[in-house]
Amino acid sequence: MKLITAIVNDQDGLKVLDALNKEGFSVTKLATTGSFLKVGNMTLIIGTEDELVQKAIDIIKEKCHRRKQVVITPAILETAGGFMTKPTEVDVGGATIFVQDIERFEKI
Ligand code: 2BA
Repeated sequence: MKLITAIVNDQDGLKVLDALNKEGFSVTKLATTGSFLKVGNMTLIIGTEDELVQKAIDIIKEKCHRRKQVVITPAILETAGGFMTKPTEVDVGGATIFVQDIERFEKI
């Protein structure tokens, strides 16, 4: 048994959920927030058999697309000597996936 934790972009999240459910995976969705962009993302927790882990990851991969986004970040500009903002391009979308072994799984 494995536990997959997948952090996905809000824009892709519902498509991923539907596709996972359609293939029979049980999924719990948590509304989460990334520390860097400080915007909402979606964390999916999926308990599944070892042999189904790759299938779940393939579904997530198929539904999540990486794209560029310009964000305004605070920056200390030495010449100005104070706080200013700076446009920065970051990659968003895709998915960040952790897979962990589960020692015991029970449904009561
Ligand atoms: P955020 O922390 O809001 O990060 C959003 C995106 O901003 C990141 O995409 C990355 O492209 C960029 N980014 C993050 N930290 C940065 C930094 N210190 N300097 C420059 N750019 C930075 P992803 O890497 O795809 O991450 C998407 C979301 O997944 C993250 O949202 C965070 O909520 C989560 N995440 C990513 N890696 C994680 C990790 N190792 N542990 C826990 N959560 C993670």
